Amino acid sequence: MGAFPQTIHFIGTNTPRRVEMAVRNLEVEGEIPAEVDGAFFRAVPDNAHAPMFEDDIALNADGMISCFRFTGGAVDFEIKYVETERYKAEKEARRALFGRYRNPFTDDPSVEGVDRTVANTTPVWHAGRLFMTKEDGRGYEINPHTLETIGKWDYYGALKSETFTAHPRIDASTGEMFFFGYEAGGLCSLDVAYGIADKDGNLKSEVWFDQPYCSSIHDFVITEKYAIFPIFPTLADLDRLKDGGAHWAHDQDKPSYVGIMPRYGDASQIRWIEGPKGVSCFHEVNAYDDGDFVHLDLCLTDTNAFSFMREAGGIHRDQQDIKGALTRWTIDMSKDDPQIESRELGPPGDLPRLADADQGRNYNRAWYLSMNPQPKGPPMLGGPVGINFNALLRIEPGNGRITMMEPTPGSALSEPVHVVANDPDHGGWLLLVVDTPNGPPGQGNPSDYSSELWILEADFIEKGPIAKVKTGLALRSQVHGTWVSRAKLDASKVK
Ligand code: V55
Ligand code: FE
Repeated sequence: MGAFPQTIHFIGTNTPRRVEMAVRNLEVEGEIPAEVDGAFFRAVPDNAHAPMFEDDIALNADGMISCFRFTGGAVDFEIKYVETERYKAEKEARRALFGRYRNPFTDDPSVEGVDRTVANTTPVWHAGRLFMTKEDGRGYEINPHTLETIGKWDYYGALKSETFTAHPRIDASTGEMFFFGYEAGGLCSLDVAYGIADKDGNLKSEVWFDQPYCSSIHDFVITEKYAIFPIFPTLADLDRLKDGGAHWAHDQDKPSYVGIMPRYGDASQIRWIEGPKGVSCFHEVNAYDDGDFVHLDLCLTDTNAFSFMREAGGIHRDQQDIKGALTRWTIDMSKDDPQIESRELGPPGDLPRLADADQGRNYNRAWYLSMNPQPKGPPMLGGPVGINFNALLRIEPGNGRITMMEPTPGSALSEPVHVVANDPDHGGWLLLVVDTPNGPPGQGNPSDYSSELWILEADFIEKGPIAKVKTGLALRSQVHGTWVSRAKLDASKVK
């Protein structure tokens, strides 16, 4: 096998680790709350082989599923590859056969027609099953006890969409999972499929509609009344793909849109509301109904935050010059021609989290990662943009109150999960992986760091961790994670 490129996609916390393993009884500093009992599943893309192209990107790495398993105060760690069709074909050949990110025209001819997804973005738990997902294909079911791959998931043959989002939304009170797939009918198609799985995990509906252009729909959001599809002008083009180019190119001159339809409605009811030009967003925080108004909270930037999506669109901007804010868009649905009212809620950032019960409802707290503008050390290299977040924020959207947790200078933070407490007056806990350089920040080898799992009081993050779980390892960057309680694990459909 050849060598890995030495680009931002392969150094720092993007350094390939490629080790499947299990470690029992990690070292714990502090006390793990008794209610932190269950599993923290994490999506950790990692290349099984050196890529076919030098300019490969972190989003193209093979899916690995990792787990911190909490049992009566003990913590075990496991990590395994998701055995996708693509992973198995390359494992057999002992080299990369799939080329550029989401461009099948760059693949080795031997794998024509083989499913390209790497299932590397989000572990999803619904109705007693665990899935690994990526928006370019269907999810893969994973055995939650062993992390072994069971196979592709299609709702017992009922699903028509060829793709399944990495960001479904679960209504905690009905137990339904709302999801979608874009490019649902094939590469660069305008087709979006919007589906609902009931609390038992059966597909109840799947409606199809066209989006105004072929954009990357990374996330969506629900309220009690609506399903909402915010879209941004990062666009696919079949001719560019046939020329061996990038799947996505950002277009600074085209508008964004919000597609909004009744959440149990049909596709004819979708309304597209035009938004500002050139903006971009990967993750919405939440949305909720307020009489006729819909509030939609998003991690908005003034251009695409990923350099490779900007560059492909001819936009040359340094990473530190990207502006943004946690932004609230409000839409008056009683109007014939509703407009988007926009206001800032908080500092720029991404990877937002909510308490499960707040999904789609008026809420008074959320957490997200940010870059402290006055950092006490240089940022840790890694993650899809090449620089990791260094601060965790807790925001109360109603009043704008913000608190911050900043770890050791130069550390990198991954997206947290929230663990609910039994006592309704207790805010629960956040769990997140923190990577800290082993040498002086910014000076040593950027791939030499230590990964720990920190446990924080969710409503008092500024106090810092109440417990640290030491892995003794340097773990590759996480994308998204999910917490599954002991009760849910015990009720899993796979034994
Ligand atoms: C994202 C991540 C992806 C992807 C597209 O974080 C967008 C955004 C890890 O893969 O394929
Ligand atoms: Fe995401």
